[in-house]
Amino acid sequence: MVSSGVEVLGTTYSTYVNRVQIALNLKFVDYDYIEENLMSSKSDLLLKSNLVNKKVPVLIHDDKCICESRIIVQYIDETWTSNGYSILPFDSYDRAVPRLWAAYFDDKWIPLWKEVSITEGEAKDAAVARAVEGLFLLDEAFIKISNGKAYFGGESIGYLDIVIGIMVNWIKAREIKANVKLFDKTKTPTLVKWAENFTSNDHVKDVLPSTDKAVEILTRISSRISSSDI
Ligand code: GSH
Repeated sequence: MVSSGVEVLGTTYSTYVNRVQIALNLKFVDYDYIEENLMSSKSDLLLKSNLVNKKVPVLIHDDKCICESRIIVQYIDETWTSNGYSILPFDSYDRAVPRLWAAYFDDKWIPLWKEVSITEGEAKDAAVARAVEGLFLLDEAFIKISNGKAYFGGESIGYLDIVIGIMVNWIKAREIKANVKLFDKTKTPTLVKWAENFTSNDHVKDVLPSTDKAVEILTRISSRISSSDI
């Protein structure tokens, strides 16, 4: 078998791994996927390729290891340019804006989502309110950044679409499991429409688990570990 020279170390149902898979799909890059079993023991390949935190995803390209999903997505964008598809825009300011919102999403919003999944009663209500407020901010950002187009990236999927979009079906699954409303057509109408566009995109739809599957997984793991680990 001829190797593609590109390998992704991943684990099934990892949103971070999905970011890398979507970016590679957009660039039409063939890759070999290597499944890691994080529940048993990490492979020697993973241990030596991610010295910082031994987590997936890791992209191995011509024997170079690239770690951290957001860094990998940028690496993919800068490395495979021949099909003319840009994940991040060319202009420095236009690149800075989605990077800032991506940091907001990972560092500020994901912890709120985790809080929704691990709190009860008044604490849960407060967490839901903060999470919805966060989505409202993203809705406003979408209106500014997308210029009336379908995606944060404009006509086509860009960096911020990938970073946030991998969570859409997990957010919907959390709504069902926790009996809460996070995506709200009245409060965040453009974000709700964007979520539909993103999850039905051909480069994305086979990568993400369906909402039903995500509910099943949250149910299965909730008895074992905190579902905030997704
Ligand atoms: N910030 C990292 C990224 O964006 O790539 C997070 C990656 C991450 O948390 N990966 C999880 C993992 O490898 C799987 S979803 N967990 C194993 C561990 O924590 O040891």
